[in-house]
Amino acid sequence: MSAVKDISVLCVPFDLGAGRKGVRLGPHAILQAGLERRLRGLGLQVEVLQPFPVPQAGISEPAVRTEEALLHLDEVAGLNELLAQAVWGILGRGRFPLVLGGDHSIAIGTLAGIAPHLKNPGVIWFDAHSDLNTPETSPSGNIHGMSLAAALGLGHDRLVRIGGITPKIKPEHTVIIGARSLDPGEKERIRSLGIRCFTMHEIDRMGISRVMEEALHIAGAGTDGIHVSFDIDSMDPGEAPGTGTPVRGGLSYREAHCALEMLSESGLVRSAEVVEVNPVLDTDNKTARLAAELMGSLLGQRIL
Ligand code: B3U
Ligand code: MN
Ligand code: MN
Repeated sequence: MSAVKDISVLCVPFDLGAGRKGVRLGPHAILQAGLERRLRGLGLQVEVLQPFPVPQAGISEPAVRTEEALLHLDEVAGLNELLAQAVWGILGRGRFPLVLGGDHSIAIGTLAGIAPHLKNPGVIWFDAHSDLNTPETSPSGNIHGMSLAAALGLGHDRLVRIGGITPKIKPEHTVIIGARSLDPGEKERIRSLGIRCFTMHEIDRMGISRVMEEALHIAGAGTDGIHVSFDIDSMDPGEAPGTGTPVRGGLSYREAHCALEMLSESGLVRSAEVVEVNPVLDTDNKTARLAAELMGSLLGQRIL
């Protein structure tokens, strides 16, 4: 991807948006897996920013589900306000933000930081889930299952308003890839909003390259660039065991690399995040190493 030269890696060791703890250790594990060296080896200029102060459980500990069915709302909202500013600043310096999570609730802040720069961003959301719950439809109260909805302007007011601009993204330029575990309210929302959701069934039938061609068109045509939000649980648990809500039947190793290589070749990607890597549940740092490799493919690594 010729446009990408200068990368700012932003670590967000935060896990209060998820039910299972441990993804706060994800950024460290991904760095430990050699991400920086890998990216420098691609000729990229890389800075690894110090993690900013991340709120830990406090105000609502022990986690209580409020009447609005949101766990750790204060901490998630506070973290995402800070993250939005940090991402906004990176883009303002003409650099590419690569955000290492953390749980998927941090996508709210990433997209809030992108929105003032890219007036009309496209989003490609790799995930076993769709993260389209709102407090009314969430089965768990975990905000990482609500982040795509919040970016689209749906859900709790405090999440929707983060960063000031709402909505951050449009359904017609949003694509979900790898879905295989959707709640009833999410299925309804995908239909009513007209979001293109490539389930694993469709990937099986169409093949990943046709899926990506369509995805690039939806997220890339008529937008100011693409944000890639990569939930590591989009991968098959055989490849990525270190994640809190694994679901069988996910993306294969090559399908994921091929998808990210195609994104890289498009030259349209402006920002990315990789989330839900949980070293506590991992074996031998396998999942973090995969995350580092996948980001390599997204940022220009080629076989030949
Ligand atoms: N859809 C469920 C489960 C879930 C969402 N995201 C993850 N798990 N990682 C929920 O709680 O919203
Ligand atoms: Mn997710
Ligand atoms: Mn997921």
